[in-house]
Amino acid sequence: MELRDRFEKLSAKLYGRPVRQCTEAELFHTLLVFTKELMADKKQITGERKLYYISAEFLIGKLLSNNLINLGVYDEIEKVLNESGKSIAMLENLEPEPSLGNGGLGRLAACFLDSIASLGLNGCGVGLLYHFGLFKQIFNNHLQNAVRNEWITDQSWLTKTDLSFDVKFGDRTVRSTMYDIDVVGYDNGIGKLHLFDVNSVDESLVGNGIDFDKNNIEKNLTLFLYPDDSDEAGHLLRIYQQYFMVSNAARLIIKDMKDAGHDLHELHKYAVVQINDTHPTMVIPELIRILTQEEYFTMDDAIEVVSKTCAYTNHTILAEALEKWPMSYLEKVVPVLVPIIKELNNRIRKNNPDPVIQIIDDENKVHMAHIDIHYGFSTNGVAAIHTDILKDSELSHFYKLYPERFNNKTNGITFRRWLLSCNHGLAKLFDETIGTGYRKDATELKKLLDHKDDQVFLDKLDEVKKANKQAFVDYVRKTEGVELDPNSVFDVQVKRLHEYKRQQMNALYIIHKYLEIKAGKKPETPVTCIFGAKAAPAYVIAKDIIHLILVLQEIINKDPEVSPYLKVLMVTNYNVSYAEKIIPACDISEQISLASKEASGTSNMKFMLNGAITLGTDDGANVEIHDFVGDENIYIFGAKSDEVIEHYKKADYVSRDIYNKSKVVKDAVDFIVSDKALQVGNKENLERLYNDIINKDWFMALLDLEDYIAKKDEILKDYADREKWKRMVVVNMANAGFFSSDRTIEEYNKDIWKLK
Ligand code: KOT
Repeated sequence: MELRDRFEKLSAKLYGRPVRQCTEAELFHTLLVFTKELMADKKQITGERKLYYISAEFLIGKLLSNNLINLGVYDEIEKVLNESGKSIAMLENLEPEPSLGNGGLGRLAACFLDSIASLGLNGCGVGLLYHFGLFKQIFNNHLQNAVRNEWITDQSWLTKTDLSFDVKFGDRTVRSTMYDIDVVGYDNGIGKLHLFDVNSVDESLVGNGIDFDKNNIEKNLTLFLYPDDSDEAGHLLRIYQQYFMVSNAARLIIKDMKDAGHDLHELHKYAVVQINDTHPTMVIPELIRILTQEEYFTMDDAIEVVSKTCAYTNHTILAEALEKWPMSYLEKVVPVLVPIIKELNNRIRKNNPDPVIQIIDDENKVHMAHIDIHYGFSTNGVAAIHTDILKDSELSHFYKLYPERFNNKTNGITFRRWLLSCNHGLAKLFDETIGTGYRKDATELKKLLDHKDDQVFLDKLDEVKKANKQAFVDYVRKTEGVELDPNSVFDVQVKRLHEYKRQQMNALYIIHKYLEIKAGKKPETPVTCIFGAKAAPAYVIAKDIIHLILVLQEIINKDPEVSPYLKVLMVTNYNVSYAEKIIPACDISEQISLASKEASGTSNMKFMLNGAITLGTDDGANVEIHDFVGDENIYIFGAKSDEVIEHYKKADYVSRDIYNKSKVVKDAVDFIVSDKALQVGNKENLERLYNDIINKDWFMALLDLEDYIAKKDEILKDYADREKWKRMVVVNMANAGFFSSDRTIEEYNKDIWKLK
């Protein structure tokens, strides 16, 4: 039967009406059921050896369009809907975005699931089913407010399974249930994302905001992703969550192995566990515990087989993100793991007493990453420079012990979502220009270089960008009530809010521009500075930076003297769906982290693929993008990572010196507490930020500010040279192929997982 007839038949069955007479809600449901039926026709990916990718976050985004694309029926369905005056985009508006992640780490896990299934590899994701996930952001009085984010409805992609386990904590036992989300491979079979929920969960524990009783573990365990951990109860809850996740994962692995008839002594032959940052680290002692206590393994045998099964990915060198749990917390939450962790520690200490490599330190804190490195067979960083920093400084003592365990896997993104799904215009132009081979082999994008001087192609490229900018302008008018100029340069910084990512430096540039315009220096090309970022609710300065940006938005956009040249927008509740709208519309990709601090970054790759030019520091994957496109096609500024690392070592960075020496810097910083700013914003927030910048500036925004201003002025000036710009865009898109997550996953598989 033709697809159209099947679809009509289904709408008749479900609603007794032809497609053209269905409401949008009815059609959405019909399409959901229809897509699930097509998915059921696909084969499940299997294999002798299986990967378990355990992660506290899977930022998967909406699934409808993506699943249709990966099933190869998007265009056909779109045609059927169009003929009835409907569109997939329209129906997709009705789909809630799963709220299962925070930023790059979670989105990477989602891209990896897509690539694993698309390459036909036998792997699954294992995580938690957060009912409210990461909070939903709203703005009131130029301040971020966090409210609960409901995303689970009865019309969702979740399937309840009958798999259920008891999880025993020190002070209570809870029961879990596993829910599955199917992951459709592109032109391939189906993989799985397994999400565990606690049966006793109680959503009514949460009121309007995101506050709840942190001690009621039975009811709160799977309510939120990364609940506010600014106090002890918050820390304990995170440990409860982590153990719940890995205990279920370990049970699942053991069950799979037994069902397949494998000898657990050969666990490492049939299973490989990828530990996504340290949140799932307790899977190591938990597997050892199960093998010794329930499967009669000797401790030696259990440690050996588990160590040969587990691999660890590090995603950050920020000290505050490296998890160290006080032993007393573990004694309370997971007393069964404590003797195992002590045994693991003793074995290291006996051989090598060097304090920097111990699992348990002198303060009786447990260093989770150290468990992973000592008792896993692989440790990888996520971009070349990041892995080098791990080897040379952050983890150098471990690298000396186990050089063969360290490896780099530069991150990647799935081109299905970040090109085919979010930028139909560009994908179509690529199809016409170089054929469709790039859809399976992203390196074929290189062929675009043959069209670098092809005027017809370059003009079409420009048309695509214009249309995407217009679509974004229309969306923002509707949702934010802000009017943007589609003819201005769209300069975009979208990512978690963190001082090391330096949104505050971007804000200082905006102030500088504003002051220039006020003084009569009008820029050649108008620019729109777009931000999207959530700040962790307990991260005070991050929320102050949001406040500053919203205050600037108010002052600048309402000033008729300035707004024709400069506008500011901080979008509300930035998430994957918003990213899919912003990225195709972007001209300048802001990747301005303090060198050495951004492990990789992945939006830099998405922007490059969608025809934006990078303005960035020599950090994370920017370094590799720079290598690919060459000096002429990227704008790099600021201190290098060696210099930054030196400053930290010598503790010789004094932001106030820079502030005192440079008038440009001083004027911009002073504006934060000027009468103008204080008329709109709050004294408390603005003064705190001002004081932090001149007295501390831990991530050295002032160090790079002048260089940043100069580079940004240069890139804005170059934008006016349209022909030069278009050629830069082509070079960037043509070189994006390396950053496909298919390449990344092939490398993980070749070097670490060895599936198939
Ligand atoms: C958060 C908490 C603890 C440990 C690590 C994190 C973390 C790291 N969250 N996101 N990251 C980012 O991971 C991305 C994927 O590898 C990187 O591209 C990015 O640079 C990290 O900041």
